Amino acid sequence: MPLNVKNRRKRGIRIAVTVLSGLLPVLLGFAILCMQAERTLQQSTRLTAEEAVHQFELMFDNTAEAARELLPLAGQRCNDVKLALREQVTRRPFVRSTNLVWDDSIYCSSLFGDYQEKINAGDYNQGQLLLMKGNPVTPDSALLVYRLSDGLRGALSALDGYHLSNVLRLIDRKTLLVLQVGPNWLSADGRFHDGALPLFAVAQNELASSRYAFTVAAGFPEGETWRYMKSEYPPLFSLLMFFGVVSGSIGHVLQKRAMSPRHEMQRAMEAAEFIPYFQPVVHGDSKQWSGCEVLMRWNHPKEGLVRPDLFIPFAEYSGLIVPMTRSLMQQTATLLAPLSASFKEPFHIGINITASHCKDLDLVEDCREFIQAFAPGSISLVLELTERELIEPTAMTHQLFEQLHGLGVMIAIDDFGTGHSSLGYLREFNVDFLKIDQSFVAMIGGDALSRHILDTIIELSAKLDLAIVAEGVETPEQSDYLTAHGVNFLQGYLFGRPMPAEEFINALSHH
Ligand code: G
Ligand code: G
Ligand code: MN
Repeated sequence: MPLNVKNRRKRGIRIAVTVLSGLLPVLLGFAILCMQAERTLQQSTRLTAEEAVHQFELMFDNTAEAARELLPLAGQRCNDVKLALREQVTRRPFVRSTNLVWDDSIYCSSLFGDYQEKINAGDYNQGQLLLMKGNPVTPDSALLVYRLSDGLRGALSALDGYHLSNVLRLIDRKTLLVLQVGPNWLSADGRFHDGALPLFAVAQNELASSRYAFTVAAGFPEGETWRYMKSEYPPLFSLLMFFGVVSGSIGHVLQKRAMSPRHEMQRAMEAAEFIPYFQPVVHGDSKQWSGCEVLMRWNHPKEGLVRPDLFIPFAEYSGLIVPMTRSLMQQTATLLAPLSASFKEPFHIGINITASHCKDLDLVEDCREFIQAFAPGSISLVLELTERELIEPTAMTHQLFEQLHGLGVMIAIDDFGTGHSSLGYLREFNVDFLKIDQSFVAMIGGDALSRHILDTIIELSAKLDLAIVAEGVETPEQSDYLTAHGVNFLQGYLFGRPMPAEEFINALSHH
């Protein structure tokens, strides 16, 4: 059925809409997963940083304890207290060395005993912590010094960088961690750096200790979000794909539904796919071409030429028949008007109309335009109304038919004999022609009763003073019979099938 066939021109758009409706939930879902992954990684680095701060605080507590125990000894002679310094180093797991200070000068060290070195309290972050690249004994091994002071007295306890970098490395193997003290920082490989902290590409988190003067920074390297998603989200990706397919299919189906028969016909009309075919009508006696009937065809891009029985009923039902007929009349006028001069007597042009054309007076304008396209008096426009679909005799229809007659338009009753129009009806609308249905013409040569019916119709029309067109004339026998009985006009395959305009115009010039 041609009414379901989709529109070709808009096929690209339809495919695009289908793809988009499938892609949109996938893209949206992907964006949400990205955000979720970033949140998870942020949370992870924050926890790692908290854990690192906690571990460092425990280590510094232990180191600070050593300095606290030594501070009261500051000022005493080094020889008397150096064993106490060494005891702290031995007893405490993280303490590497201890020193006593007097008036900002180290004077006693756990390693060397008597020792002299000036210190600068300003080097210590908040006077408390100093991260060093190394000391004279181990110049390439970082260490952290805790300083405690009270007036001129001071005590220092140093913590080996090895323990610090172990914490940085082992708390979470995937997270990048650094320990920052003042302007210096230590990375997980145990190296000492000064200057700005590195910026981690993903989920950077910095956390300062509330108890000691240090900060921990945590983060992930470039591309971690995608790596995380790849390892954690494959089931969700499958779900997303599933949603994409479902949503794309829904989009596809909805669009198909939107392609209703009405849409399809509307499209066909805009694409000028409804075209006129012409079937000749000849004089009963001379067999000269006296006119034609215009028959609509749907030149469908996929189905080829579609006969009107298949689409006229829907066109009537949907109301599209009115604009379709208007277009058909315009096309006919454009095609045949150039031939005006060759018509010796008014050429009959039959146009099929339906009851829906008679609801208002628009038809009058359409007919006026049609007639004006031809040379004055060169044609005779015949509107064919099928007998099966009778028109209500209302004030409006009377006005319509009056105005049509005023224009010189003639009215024919199509398929006459198949309906049940009364004689009163024929008179009421001032009918000019009866088109005898082909089923009666086919009776010629049959039994006496059939012939009798046909003869009665012919006689009736003669009495009513109506001209007759016999339809469906296929054999010379039918033609002869009809002519002998005084039928004015004949139409049928014997004289010509409905044909395209070019062929009709060509044939017309030979008749
Ligand atoms: O040529 P044929 O198979 O074309 O016509 C089939 C039926 O369609 C006929 O009953 C004819 O009256 C009808 N028909 C053909 N063209 C038109 C048209 O333009 N308008 C209307 N309303 N009916 C038409
Ligand atoms: O408008 P109407 O309902 O009269 O439509 C005429 C119909 O009759 C069209 O479908 C047309 O193709 C068809 N037709 C015209 N001439 C002949 C013919 O000689 N034989 C047959 N079988 N059909 C015909
Ligand atoms: Mn007709």
